[in-house]
Parts: sequence; C-alpha cells; structure tokens
Amino acid sequence: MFSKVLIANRGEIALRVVRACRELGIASVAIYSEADAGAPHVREADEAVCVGPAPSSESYLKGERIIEAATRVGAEAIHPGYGFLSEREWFARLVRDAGLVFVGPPAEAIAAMGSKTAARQLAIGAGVPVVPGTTSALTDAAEATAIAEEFGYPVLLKAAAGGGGKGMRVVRERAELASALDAARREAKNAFGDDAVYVEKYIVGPRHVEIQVLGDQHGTMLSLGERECSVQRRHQKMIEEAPSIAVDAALRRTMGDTAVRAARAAGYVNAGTCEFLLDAAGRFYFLEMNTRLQVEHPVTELVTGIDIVQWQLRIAAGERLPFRQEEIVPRGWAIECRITSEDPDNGFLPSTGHISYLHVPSGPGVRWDGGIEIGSEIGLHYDPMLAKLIVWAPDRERAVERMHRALLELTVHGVETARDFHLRVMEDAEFRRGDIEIQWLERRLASLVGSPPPRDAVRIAAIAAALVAHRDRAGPGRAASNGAANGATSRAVSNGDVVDTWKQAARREAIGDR
Ligand code: MV4
Repeated sequence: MFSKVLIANRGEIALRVVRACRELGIASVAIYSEADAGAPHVREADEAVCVGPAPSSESYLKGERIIEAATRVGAEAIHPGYGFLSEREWFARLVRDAGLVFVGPPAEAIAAMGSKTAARQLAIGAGVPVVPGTTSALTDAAEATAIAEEFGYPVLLKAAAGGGGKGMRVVRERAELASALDAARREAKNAFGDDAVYVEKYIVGPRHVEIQVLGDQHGTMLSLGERECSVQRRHQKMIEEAPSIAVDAALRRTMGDTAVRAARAAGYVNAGTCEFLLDAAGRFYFLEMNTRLQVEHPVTELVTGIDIVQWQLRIAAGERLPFRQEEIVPRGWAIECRITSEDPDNGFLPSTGHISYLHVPSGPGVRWDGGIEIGSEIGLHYDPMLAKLIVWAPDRERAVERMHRALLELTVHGVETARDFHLRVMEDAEFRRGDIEIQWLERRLASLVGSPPPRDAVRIAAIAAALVAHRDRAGPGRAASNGAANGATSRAVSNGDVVDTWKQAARREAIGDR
C-alpha cells in the first residue's frame, strides 16, 4: 500500500479521500488555493501544499504544479477526486510519466470514453445496446434528414465531443432539422472547439440509471449495481438513490453485465460509471461512461457495504478485488441530497456569504459528507455544492422519511441553500411513489420552489424570535411550549421557512448552543 497520497481536489471530496487514506494508514497531502488556506480539507489532511491563487485555472487545474508538489512531498500517488483534473487524459499521462500512480483509470481508458461517438462505437463493438443513431459525424442536413426519416421523429442532435448535455438539440419535425443542425454545430464548436454532431432517436420520458463498476488490475471487473439519478435540473443532479425502483434483480444483472462489458472494452481499471437511459418499457441504452469517482458514490457504498474510495486506493496499489459478483446484492435503500448554496426560490441563483451557523444532522442511518464549517466563506470561485446528506434505511419509504427528518435537523445560516427544496421533494406525492424520470424536476419545479418571503415577514419573524428567546430565558417549565414549538417547526416547512429558521436560532441561543 502507498505510504503517502496527494489529493488533487478540495471540499467534501477531498475530505472523503482524506478519511479513506486515514483508515488505510496512508498519509494524505491536501492541495489548496489561496482562497482555501483555512478550509477543512487543508486542516484535516496530514500535510498541505498551496498551489496558487483562488481561480481553479491558476490552482486546482495546474496539473504540472500539482505533480511537482506530489514529487516534492514524497507522495507515491495522486487521487484526483471528481471534476477538475479527474477526466483529463493528459493529466493521467503526466502523473504516470512522473513515476507516480494516478488513482483512477489508465489514460487510454479516459481517452477511449472521452469522445461520445468513439464510446458509442466501442459499446456497439462490445454488444452493448445504444440508442439507434449514427456513430460518425453528420456531413450535412440532407444526410441528417435521411437518417431522421429512417428512425422517425423526434430525433436528438448531439455533439461528438460533448457530454453533459451541451450541444444537444431535440428535433420534432423535418422542417426544424437544418436550423437545429446549424445551432448544434455552433454550440458544439463554442463549447468543445469541435463542431462534429451526430444524430440519435430521441427517447421520450426515460429515467437516468447508471451502473457503478469497479475493476482491478488483474482482470476482475464487478458491477456494484445501479443508481437512480433522474432528479436533475439542467444536467445537474440534485437527488440520487440506490437501488432504483425501476430495476429488479433480473434487470440489475443484465445492466450490470452490460456495464462490465463496456468497461472491459475500454480497458478500464478502477472505479467508473456507465450511464444509461431506461425507458418505461424496461429497455436500456448506454449513453456514456464517466471515468472517475462520482459525487453520488455514497449511495452505492451504503447499499453494498463496499467502500469505493478505499478500493480505488487498494486497486491503484495493485490489490485484487476479493468479491464475487453473486455476493454483491443491494441491501436496503440509500438517498442522497446535494446541499448546494443555491437559492431554489430565485431560479437556483448561486448564493455567497459566510457560514455563520451550521448544525449538521446525525442519528440513525445518517451520513454527512461535507466540506464546510462555521466560518467558511462561500464565494463564486468553485462549485456551489457545500455537502451531501445521505441516508440509509431498510426500504425506500423509510429512507424518504429519514431524509425528511435529517433535513429538518439541518440548519445552515449565512447562505441560501437547497435544504427547503429537498424537504418539499421528500413531501411530494410523485417522488414518494418513485414516479420520476429525467424531465420530472423541471416539470414539477413550480410546485417545489417557494417565493421569497416579503421583507415585513422577515422583520416580524425576527421580532417574534427575540420574544421567544426572551420568554424561554425567563425560567423553567418551558417543556410544554417547546413541544408545541417543535410541532410548528415541521409545519412551517411546507409554508416557507423564515419563522422556522429564526425559532431554531432563538431556541439554540436560549440554551447557549452557538
Ligand atoms: C438522450 C436523451 C434522450 N434520447 N439521448 C443528456 C446528457 C447526455 N449525457 C445525454 N443526455 C440525454 N441523451 C437520447 N437519444 C436524453 C438525455 C437527457 C438526459 C440524460 C441523462 C440525465 C439527464 C438528462 C436530461 C435531459 C436529457
């Protein structure tokens, strides 16, 4: 096993990797930008190296500087986390060329899955079902029209270099095709510097179901089962769960075998994820492979009992996976809510500020993978995801109830967060039935977001909170009224949250809990 690993990331995922290292007896080295000098990941790691100014392009994305730092401190491996340099083929190559181990797939596997058309071709070659469509770039509108007529409308134009939904255009009829092709080309050129666009049959109303795979350097490749990731907005996932309500044991085995075949075809090693669309009839189609650890890996960890990050490190160090596929059976249900500093009531506008108060949920079946603490400055330099709240319970219904309870325990002051939005989702009848697909959130958004409270209501709430605090300070015998206030706390959630938050703050102040 390695004795020292450098973590080329920040926030919650850097802390997650620090924890895995510590459990394996590996010394961890954090990197940080000037803006992150006081960040929890820097304090919690065994060592830390400043790699540049606040903008990621001058710090967390400076591959050569990071490799140089790793060499200087005597690290043997680099864990890239997700985002930043995690899926840059050139970085994986540079790490290897420096005589270090990249904790992730080989550079060649990143490259093989990097181009969406190449990945499609690779999948087809491996007998993996893909959406009907072309595998090479379109030459002109006439060719696109001929292909679209063959599959029937609607069709979807996609950027070959794409992924993540950029450069995509739905075309509902022939008349729209030529202009949509121009638009998709322009967008692809701008986003990826490559205007190659191909066409697929547009799948209507599918779920986004992905399969976690884990492969060692000795030829074992395992599926850790699926995650349901349909609750997303503009290609940003908000809630993920494992397993998926739409996947039974037979489908799990078929999709798992399929993902393993795709990964093998790419020469894949370490943790990766195959993304699929799953339609209402139970047909599934490979979309792309994410060649990194994903944000939502904890839900798979909780239902399989397998520590994915520890295994990433053990695999990178040459260990063999000791599991057999038949042993990997999901147990219970896990749900993750991404706690972002975005204001759902204002179009998910990123919110900045200073975390002045933080109360983190705990208790049975609750996991908090966070990257913030009281005093953290939330700016605009980095991703707005502050933390992930993850719960486990024996079944889906109880997992939803547990998530609702855990969200009620969560208090973040200083920035707006998605907390109340998540509470409303947990209360939503369709979500509770598992009646979700990739368009669900956008369709349902109006009933899941509130409107900002009127200024006067905020002032009145502040005065009320001060009065409550004063009354509670008056002396003993408050148990009954506190009980009543607790009832009001959960009711307040559905009506908007201002009073609720102030009451909680006032009560905490009254009992000296700051
Ligand atoms: C599709 C599709 C429907 N039909 N392909 C979005 C990003 C990229 N990974 C592929 N995406 C889609 N491809 C066909 N032929 C719908 C989507 C899609 C989507 C996929 C997964 C998760 C969320 C999504 C949101 C909108 C569209």
